[in-house]
This record gives sequence, C-alpha cells and structure tokens, in this order.
Amino acid sequence: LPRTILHVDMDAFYAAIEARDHPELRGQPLVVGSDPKGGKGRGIVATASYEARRFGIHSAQPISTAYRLCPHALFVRPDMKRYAEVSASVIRILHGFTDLVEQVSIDEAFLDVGGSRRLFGDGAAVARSIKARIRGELELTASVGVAANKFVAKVASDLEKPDGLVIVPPGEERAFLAPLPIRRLWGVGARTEEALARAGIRRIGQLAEVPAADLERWLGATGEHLGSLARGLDDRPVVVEGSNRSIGHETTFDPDTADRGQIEATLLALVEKLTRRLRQHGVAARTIAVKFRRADFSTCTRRITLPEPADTSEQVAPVALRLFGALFGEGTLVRLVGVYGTNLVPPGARPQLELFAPQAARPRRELAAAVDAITRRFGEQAITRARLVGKRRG
Ligand code: TTP
Ligand code: MG
Repeated sequence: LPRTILHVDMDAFYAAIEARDHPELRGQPLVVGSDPKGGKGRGIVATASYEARRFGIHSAQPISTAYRLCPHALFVRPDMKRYAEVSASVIRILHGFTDLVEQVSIDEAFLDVGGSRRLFGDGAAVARSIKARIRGELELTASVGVAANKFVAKVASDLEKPDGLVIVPPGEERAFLAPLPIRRLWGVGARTEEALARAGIRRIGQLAEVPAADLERWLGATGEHLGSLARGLDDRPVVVEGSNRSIGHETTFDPDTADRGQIEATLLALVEKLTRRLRQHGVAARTIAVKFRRADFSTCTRRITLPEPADTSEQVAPVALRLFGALFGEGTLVRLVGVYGTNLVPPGARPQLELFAPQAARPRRELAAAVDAITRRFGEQAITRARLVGKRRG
C-alpha cells in the first residue's frame, strides 16, 4: 500500500510573522535579517517577503546587497523567540491530524497521514484542513505537497509557493518529476548539474531514462541514488523525534586508522554536519559528546556540558577536539568516531543569548547561516573548513 506523505512548509516564514504582527509592514518588500541598520548593516538576509523577492532578494544574501537591489525595502531584525512560538503552534496543529510528524526545520515538517484517513479523509483533504487551520488560527499561509513519498512531497510543496497545494497521485511520481530541472533533485550540486548538462541532461525525466549502471559509472554511489529519486522512488519513513533528542553523526574508517590528523579532520567535518543540523532544527546543544571506537571494538564516550548552549562549529570544534584528545593515545587504531549534541535547548531559549552575546560572536552566527545556505544549495562537498583544506594539502 502506498504511503500518504505531506510536506508542509510555511511561506516566507519570518517575514510573514512580522507582516502579520505589524500591519504597517504588510504588502511591502520586507527583509528580515540580523544587523539590518535600515539596509546599511553588515548582516545576512534570513528571509524576505515575496514582494522583496521580486527584486532578487533572497535568504543568505548580505543585507547590503538586498539594499542595493531594493533601497525602499523595509528591514527588520529577527525576533527568534516569537518565531519559535509560532513554529510550536504550527507543529501543534499538525499533531491534531497524526502523531507521525517529523519536524525538519523551524517552518517545515513531514507527516504520514495514511492512518488518519477514516477521521480526516485522504491526503488532499488533510492538506486542505491543515492549510485552513493555519490560516484561521495563525493568520499565516503554508504550502503543502501530498505524495506517496517524502522526496516527491517536498518537491510538490515548493512548486506553487506561496499558499500552494500540489497533489501527486500514487503512480504519477515519475511523470510529475519528469519536466522539472535537475537541480530540484536533493543532492544535486552545481558540479553535478554541470556534468549532467554536458551530457545533455537538464530535466529530471532525462536522468530517469539513464540506466542505473551508467549513472553509477559517472557519479559513483550518488549516481544510483539520484537515479532512484529521478524515477520518483524514495522509501524513507517519517521519523518522529522523541522529546529527549540527541543529534549526532559518526564515521567508520575503512581501513582503521591511527593517523591523528585524519581522525581530527574527520571529527571537524562531523562537527560541521552536527551544527548545521542543530541550526536547521532551531536548537542548541548544552552537552557535546564524542564517541570513539577502537579497532578491537572497545568503545568509550566523553561528554562535557558547556556554559552556553552551542550551535556553531566555532563553538563545538574546540570542545570536540579536546574530548577526542582525552580519549586518543598515539598509535591507537581507530575504527569509528562520532560527535553528538544532547541536552537540546528549545529555540525560545536562544534569543537572550544572542542579545547578550559579545559583538564578536555575531559575525560567526552570520557565517554559520551563510554556510547553511550554501550547503543547502550545493551539497555537502561545497563547504570545507580552512582546517580541513590545510590538512589535505599538508
Ligand atoms: P525557508 O522555508 O527556506 O524560507 P521561507 O519560509 O522564508 O520562504 P518560503 O516561502 O520559500 O518557504 O526557511 C524558513 C525560515 O528559516 C525563514 O523564514 C528564515 C529562516 N532561514 C534563515 O534564517 N536563513 C536561511 O538561509 C534560510 C534559507 C532560512
Ligand atoms: Mg518556508
């Protein structure tokens, strides 16, 4: 039986909340970002209203660029506490339809509503009810994609933003995706896009025609994965995160290694992934743990609770390296390292920190936001910290 998956994504989330709460901002090009100073500050655009997007303004752009594109835009500083509250209200509404809600960022979630049919109707009916409740109770709009899997639902929710509702009936995934440009596929970065374009492949449907073996030859394991997505196949379930969450990443070395430089470089890459996920979820970790498994499978974990919750690699990297240093002895053959953030603090707890953060901490947060945006656009490989680059060269 096919699943019924919804992807719900709020429209221009921060900007829409500001416009709702401040009527004088409605219908205007509106830019929400840190350090706006009327457009002259050095911050980064968090998001922009659809009116502002017409001028080419978008997330992760420098505020100064946004100002150049549209000097009469209105610029406001983000109110994270407010957005976190609204986010919680959205998630509460979603929980009214099913327990199977997987929040993937501050303004988006997947739902599996297969079991809600008798109470709430089919996927399309649930999607309409959700949109109506979000509009009625929160005075905001959401775009929803309905499909048999997560990937297709996510593409669908984005297709007719804002206030969109796109339903892909089971069995029509492949035909739905076929005319769309390759970059809509998860994990297609600029380089892959270029390589495929050289082979004359510009639409998802063209990629779906390429035999899996050829794709694997061209692009390795990624190729096979992209081929499945292009054919509209994705069997990942909706995963509900418990309240006592931890977020973490680990890498197994193959073969085992005793090279401290290699292990530390790997650890830093894991820290990068971890902190990006923390920021995507709008949470910060009070506790950082490093896991370490030797070639003989003996495993140990060290953890430390920080004076301030952390969500940037600048904060987490030195801690992770210190914890690792306490576990690693020269010559130890290592099989696996992992890094975890636990003791996660709800996003509402963060703005105070930001308010009182020393001036120097702000650019780092902006850097982190920019890195998030680039990675989302170009994939994991696009971002490599200076330290990692140094390691490779040295
Ligand atoms: P998105 O859902 O990516 O963007 P959006 O809701 O503003 O607009 P859309 O209608 O296209 O969905 O992100 C949700 C919020 O996350 C956004 O309102 C602000 C924040 N955000 C950042 O702070 N930095 C970023 O680089 C991005 C992409 C989002
Ligand atoms: Mg959104």
